Parts: sequence; structure tokens; C-alpha cells
Amino acid sequence: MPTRILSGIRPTGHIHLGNYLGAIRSWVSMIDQVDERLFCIVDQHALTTAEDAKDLRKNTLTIAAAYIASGIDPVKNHIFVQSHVPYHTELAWYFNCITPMGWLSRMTQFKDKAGKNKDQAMTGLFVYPALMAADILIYKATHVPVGEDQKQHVELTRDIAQAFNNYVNTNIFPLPDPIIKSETARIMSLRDGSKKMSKSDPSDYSRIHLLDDDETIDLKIRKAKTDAEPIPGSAEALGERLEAKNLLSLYSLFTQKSLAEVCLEFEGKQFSEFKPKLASTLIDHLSPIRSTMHELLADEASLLQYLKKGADAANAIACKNMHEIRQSLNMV
Ligand code: AQP
Repeated sequence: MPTRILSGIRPTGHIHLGNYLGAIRSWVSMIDQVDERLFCIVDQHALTTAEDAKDLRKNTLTIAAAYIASGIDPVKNHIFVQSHVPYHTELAWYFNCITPMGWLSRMTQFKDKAGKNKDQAMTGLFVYPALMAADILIYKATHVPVGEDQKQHVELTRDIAQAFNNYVNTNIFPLPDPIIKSETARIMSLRDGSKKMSKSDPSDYSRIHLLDDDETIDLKIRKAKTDAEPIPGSAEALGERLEAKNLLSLYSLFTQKSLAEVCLEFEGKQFSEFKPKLASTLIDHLSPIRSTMHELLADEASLLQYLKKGADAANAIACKNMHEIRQSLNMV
């Protein structure tokens, strides 16, 4: 069977280093190993949390620019906006009809985002994993590269695919495999090493945005939380020093050195000495991406053209699959 990957990012705020390392950079690394690649900007998912829906247009275009600037060629890959392919929401409805509420109630993201008062949570937030399953299965994607936080949703997608196959008594959908790279699975907040870096964290200092200028990157790294201990000579000796481990891991990810090598390189040094090195490494890597993003965003017509090309290709695949799905459901 040909391999096809699908993944996406919600346009809910400032795209950050966690999205870049956990998602985009890992997609780029697998482009040559997969037959077909679809990269979506999942704008309909942004509507599940109302406060994130403002600036939807700007955020959608910024994520498209981030994909391209990070090395996803819009000619060889399909980059598109979820709402430009209406088959996603159609398939999500069919999935809603065969997905027990108990499965959705178990999703930890729903529990986290709905908070204590679940009765007041919106239906869209509750059924969002069924739409995510549709995003993946409408293309019969075989692999889904994601960060650790999305693993549970990909596992649910497999359950939904199997339930649908059983319902129509045909193996219409493949059971997609999550691809999670352990080194980048969870990039942590710069303010609290026990929390993942996230767009919804109220503190801008908790994350590096892909559009941050050099001075801001430098400032955020200088202000990043650490401890008073010197850097140890081995990764094991970092123990529970979560913030220290996060910063050293970031350096390791951008220098292609192992965490053990980084610890040896800086053994006995204070973080005040390490932080400028980390900041300049990040700036060297991120500033060309930022410049390209600005160029792409300044030429909106070309960016929209790329998204149209991606949506046309995605619609063609989805239309063919939807025909088969409707037939399997005995629709006229
Ligand atoms: N901190 C992270 N480390 C590694 N990977 C991450 N991802 C997100 N944060 C990290 C991965 O980025 C992809 C797209 O994420 P998303 O925007 O669709 O949803 P999210 O996981 O909810 O991201 P945020 O930043 O935390 O958004 P908010 O705050 O709006 O909920 C996914 O593959 C995700 O794993």
C-alpha cells in the first residue's frame, strides 16, 4: 500500500518552537520517505475554543507561511486549509453517528479544556476528535506524525476507523499509525519545565514564536527559568531539573549533538554562560525561517495560490474516497 501522511496545526495563536520541533521539522525530515504528503491548517478546529477564533485569517496564513518557510515545498506537497475541503465535516458527521460518547469523554484534552463545568462545554470541543479522525481518514492516511499530546487522538482515530469498517462490513479505512519522535515529542515551557510549550499559555515568555525577532529570542532565553546549580557532566545527573533539561535539550536539537555530548561540553558552567550560546544557536536557525515567512506574508496573492493548489489536490482525493464511503453506507 502506498504511504500517505497527513498532519496539521490549529491556527489558534502564535506558532511556536514546540509546534516547529514537535510537528513541522519532523514532517520535513520524513518527506522523502513517504509517497504522498498532506499538510493541513485546521481552521475548523480553532473554532472549538471561541477565544482562539479571533485573528483566524491572519493565523491561518501565518501557519501556511511557516510550513513553506520551514522547508515544505508547496509544489511537491499538498498544503491546504481544512475548511476548503468540505468532505472533512461530512465524514465527521458519519463518524459522530458510530462513535460512542464514552470514547470521546475519555479524551484528556477534552477534560483539560472543558475544565470543571463539563455541561457548559461546547459540543464542538467534545466531538473535535471525530473531526480529527475525519481529517486523517478522508485521505486514507497511513501515518500521522504528531507530538506526544496528540497520541490519544490518533489512537481514537484507529478505533473509529475499525468501528466504521465493522459497521459497513468492508475494510474501507486503513488503521493509521502515529509517528512520534521521542526527542521532540514534548518541548516544555520556558517558564515551567513541567508544562508543555503551548500557544494558550498566557505568558509570552513561556515560548519562542517563529516570528520573534532576534532581540526577543535573546531576551526570552535570558529570562527562561533555570536553577542555581552548574551544568552536570551527564544527562542522567540532570535528574528532576526540568527547566535545565529543557534548555539543554533545545541546544542538542539544534546542534545535532546528543544531550550527553551537550552536558559534557558545558560541564561545570553556569546557565548564565550557556544561555547566550543557546540564544545565538536558535537565532541562526530561526532568523532565515522568519525572513522567508515575512516575504511570503507580504505576497498574500501567491500564498493563497499555493493554498488553492493544495486544496484542489486534497479535494480530488477526498471526493473519490467520499464516493466510496457514501456507497458503503447505501446512500442514493
Ligand atoms: N510543546 C510541544 N512540543 C512538541 N510538540 C508540540 N505540539 C504542540 N505543542 C508542542 C505539536 O504541534 C502540532 C500542532 O499542535 P496544535 O496547534 O494543533 O495543537 P496543540 O497541541 O494543542 O498545540 P498548542 O500550542 O498547545 O495549542 P493550544 O495552546 O491552542 O492548545 C501537534 O502535532 C502537536 O502535538
